[in-house]
This record gives sequence, structure tokens and C-alpha cells, in this order.
Amino acid sequence: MTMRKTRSLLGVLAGTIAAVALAGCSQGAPAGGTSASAAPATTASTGTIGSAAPAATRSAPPEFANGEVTIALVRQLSSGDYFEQWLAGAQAEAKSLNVKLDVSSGDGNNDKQALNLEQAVNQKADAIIVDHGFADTIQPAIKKAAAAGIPLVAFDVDPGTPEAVVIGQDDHQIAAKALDVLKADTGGAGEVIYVYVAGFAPLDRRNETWEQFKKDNPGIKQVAQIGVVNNSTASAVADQAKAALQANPNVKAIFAPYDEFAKGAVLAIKELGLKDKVKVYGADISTADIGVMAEEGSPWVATVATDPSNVGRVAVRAAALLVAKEQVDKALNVPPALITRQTLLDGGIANVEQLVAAIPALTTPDVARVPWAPAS
Ligand code: SR1
Repeated sequence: MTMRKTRSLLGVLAGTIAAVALAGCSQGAPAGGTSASAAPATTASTGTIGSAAPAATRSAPPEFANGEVTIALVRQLSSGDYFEQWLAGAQAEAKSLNVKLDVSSGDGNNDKQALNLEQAVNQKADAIIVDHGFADTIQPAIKKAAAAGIPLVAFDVDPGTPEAVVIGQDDHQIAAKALDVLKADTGGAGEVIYVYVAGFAPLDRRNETWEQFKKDNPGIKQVAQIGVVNNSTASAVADQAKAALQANPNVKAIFAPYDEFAKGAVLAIKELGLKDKVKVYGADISTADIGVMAEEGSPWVATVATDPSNVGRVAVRAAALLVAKEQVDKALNVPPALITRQTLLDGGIANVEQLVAAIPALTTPDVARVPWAPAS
């Protein structure tokens, strides 16, 4: 593994030659070979739409052309649709940029995540992306990385240092847009079950919006709060939701702003035969989620989401820009979109590729654009 080493004169020379060769033969091709993102834009539903991705505006820096850059991705969680899609996007972008992506996960163990981060610092990664994490456990390790001068990107975690570039999905909007639909459907009155686990930065921000929403809408009564995050979140939440629904027979809605929560809520509603009575307002999207939302009579009527693979791509691009000492905004926002069950049905949308084709704003090529790579 080659990390933050002093580049040898030979390496720089080779890089320069490679970069010139790349620039000369293929303006849009990324360093290090072919990539899916160099191909013309396509949609799953319509096939090729003809326009090539915007070309690179200059050649790759030598360390990228030579494949010498390692970015460590230090994750708190890895199971579930959201995290799997996010990783797939990050890996695709790393491949496109000719970067080695070293992935570790705490698998929900915060101490393990902190150790993984310390290891990335000791191994002198060229940049580190911290994906989720609890402030208490992860901030001390983030501070060590900052002190070592390693460029940092933080997603869905408060890094506790101004050095890091912070990526967010606008969690207040995620909650607010879902709650707008809940309010319209319920007329602003009724009993609601809320799914939440404190400590996860995105869920805490969504919770702030929920707390304000309850104050602004006194007709909405939270009758139960449930929630668990583990390796089988959906089934654990389903068990809790069943108990909460049985104890509260007048519930009209479940606010479940994480797709594993929403899937659990749907399972419980279906098992209790309450599909016509109780609706689910969620967050996030995946092809599996689209399948659940589009099912006959599905109670999951709205979700608010980014394309997680796009967010993973943005994180890797931001880290790459930092390695290259390019200008990067300290706060990067990947805005979410409201997706209703009706939109999916009306558009015949069956997977994330079709969704992104229908809502192009879910792709954000200008967020952390890398000037030596084609847009992805
Ligand atoms: C346990 S935190 C889960 C959330 O992280 C990401 O922000 C996703 O949107 C998901 O809802």
C-alpha cells in the first residue's frame, strides 16, 4: 500500500508522462483505465440517451495517474440497503479515479470503528472518509487524523474539528418533506408511532424536525417511540412496531425516517392486517424499498431520499480533491427528493436506476466535481 510517501523523482516523471499521454489520447478518460462513468449516459428504462458525460478539463495529477493514492473509508455500519448502495458508489468512484479504497467497518461497534480509524492514521492514508459514528468515540480519533495532517471527509458524523469537509443530506428536509405528506394525509390530527434511536447524527437532526413538528401540530399525538439499530434493524423494529400497534389501536401513521425502520413498520402493519388503516412515512430508497412501496396496497406511502450511491461517490470525490490540494467547500450538501408511492406507480418505476432517470436531481455531478475526471 502506497500512502503519503514522498514521491520519487522517477514516480513524478512517470506520472507526468502518463498524464500527458492520457490527455493526448482521450480527453474524458479517467486516469488508470476505462470506467463506466466514461461511457455515454444511459437510463435503465430507455437505454442510451446519447449525451456523453462532461469531459475532464485537465489531466490527472501524477499520484492519481500512477495509482499511488489510498483513501481509507472508516464506517460505523455496513449492513442494510442504504449502506450497501453507498459503498457501491464509493467503490465505483474510487475505481474511476484510480484510487485504492481501504474499507473498514465497525459493524455497529463504536470502539472498533475508532480503532479502525486509528489504524488508518497509523498507516498514513492519503485521506480518510469517516462514514457515520458517535461523537464520543470517533472524535478523539478524528482529531489524531487532523493532527497528522491527513485530509478528512465526514459523512453523517460530527467530526468535532473544522479541518474536515462535512457531507450531509439535509436531514431536516428529509424529515420535513415526509412530515408534510403525513400532515396532508392525516389532516394534522391523529395518533402516531415514531421510530428513532438517539446518537446517530442524521437521526438526531431528523428528530429535531419531528420535535418541532409536534409543537406546530398539536393535533398529532406521539403515542409510542420505538427503535433499534443493529444488523437486523428491520425485523427488530417490526417486532417493536407490532407491540406498539397492538397497544395503540387508533394509530394512523408511523413516522420511520430510515428505510430499515420503514421496512420494519411495513412488516408489522402487514402482519396485523392494518394496511388500510396505518400508513408509513419514511426516509431513504433502494430497489428493494421501491419494491416494498409499490406492492399492492402498500402502507409505505412516502419516503424522502438521496441516491446513496451518489453520496458515496461524492465522498470519494471530495477526498480525492483534498489529496490533490484542490479547493473543496467545507460543507457539501446532497439534497434529498420526496418520493411518493404514487410517483413510483405513475412512472412505472421499479428500481433505483429508473428513479434516478425520472428525478435527475438525485445525481449531483457538480458537488465536489473532480476536474480531471468525467462527471459521474
Ligand atoms: C442509522 S443512521 C441511518 C441513516 O443514515 C443515512 O443518513 C441514511 O439516510 C439513513 O437513514
